[in-house]
Amino acid sequence: MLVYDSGIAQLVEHLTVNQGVVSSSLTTGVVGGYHLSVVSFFVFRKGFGMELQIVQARLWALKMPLLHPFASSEGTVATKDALLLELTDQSGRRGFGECSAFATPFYTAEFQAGAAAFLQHLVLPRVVGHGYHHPDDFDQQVANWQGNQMAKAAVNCALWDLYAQRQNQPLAKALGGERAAAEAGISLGIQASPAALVEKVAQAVAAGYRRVKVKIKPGHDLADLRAVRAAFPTLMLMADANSAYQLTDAAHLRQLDELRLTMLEQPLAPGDLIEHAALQAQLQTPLCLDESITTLADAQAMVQLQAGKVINLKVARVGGLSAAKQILAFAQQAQLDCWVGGMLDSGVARAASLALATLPGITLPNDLSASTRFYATDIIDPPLTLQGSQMLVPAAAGLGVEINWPYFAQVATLLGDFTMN
Ligand code: OSB
Ligand code: MG
Repeated sequence: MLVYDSGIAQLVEHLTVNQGVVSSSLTTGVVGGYHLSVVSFFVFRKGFGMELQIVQARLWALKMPLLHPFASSEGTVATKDALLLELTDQSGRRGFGECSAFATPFYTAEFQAGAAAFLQHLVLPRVVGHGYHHPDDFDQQVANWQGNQMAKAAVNCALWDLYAQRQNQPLAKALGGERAAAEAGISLGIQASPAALVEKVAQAVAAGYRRVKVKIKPGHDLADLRAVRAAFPTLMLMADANSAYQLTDAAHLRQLDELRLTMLEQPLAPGDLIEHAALQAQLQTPLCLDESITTLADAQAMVQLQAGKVINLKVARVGGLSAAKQILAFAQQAQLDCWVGGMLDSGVARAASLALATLPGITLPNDLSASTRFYATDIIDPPLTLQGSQMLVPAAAGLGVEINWPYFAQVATLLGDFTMN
């Protein structure tokens, strides 16, 4: 009983960190179960007494060559540009987070050089030397800075990696995930012909993927999807337009209804929630929003306006795992379907997305594919692989993946190294 208040936090931290023991020994040995479970909930939720102190931050620019150029309605990517952030805590643990902003702002407003400047000049000098009880604290710290979600996501994810490592738990568990694996899915770029696309789909299905997403744009839509549907009558098939259409294309898009697509992703411009609602009212095919959803408020407006039925939830686009968890909880209570999207991710971002995909509320297969879908070599070792139609969550604590430093050195350039003075 004497350990209450000031002593309890140190005691629980001691037990948690050093022995992996939490409430059970204390519950029976020291205090009554009910009172203690309240105390230990508080300790874990807030991390009281378990402050993470960041002592170093290193930021690299990554240039990873794709196996094949990836074409969407917004443009073609042949090399994946990204930033990798490493945060070191006071115990010498290292956490990793990826900033997925592309070289140019074709997908959302963020771009790699802008994100790097935001992190180097504004964010990282404030992160190094700072203490965090929980990764959510970082979101509070930068709440007054608008946008810049992908840059913020790098920090939030690196903190989650550290936070889970300190709890000696896989990240998926620390986030509240309940599944040991997540349903994979593949996103196929625009191909030269319907026949070429059907060949790509056949390869994907042979590799184990049970849900196939096809990029479309005007001139590369109906004929391509009809060819795939004819060859694969029962495949879980969907299309992603990356904002290539306008509401005046509604009659054209209505022809997609005959193809029984699982959904049509982001047909209209990101800000066009009202137009998406008008389009959804004319289509049987469920609409999924990607670019439109960058905040919880966007998801709330989507529901209010009935602008679609599904959210593609991307860690990068919404500003990290904390924000993604919030949006997922909202989607769940609003009965929206939700799945986890990707950004041609390296293994670091892929592992974070995989962890998110284990949460309740993820109701559909994800854009989660094997490392070798896009890259001959990944910056993690071993790479993430497909097991049947699923991706298994790594068992190790935190992100659960190791950086392949020799390969990393070939594709990374150090931009900044921040230490406490
Ligand atoms: O719209 O979902 C998208 C890749 C880059 C940018 C936008 C998108 C995509 C993809 C690929 O569709 C998803 C993946 O990484 O598997
Ligand atoms: Mg998309």
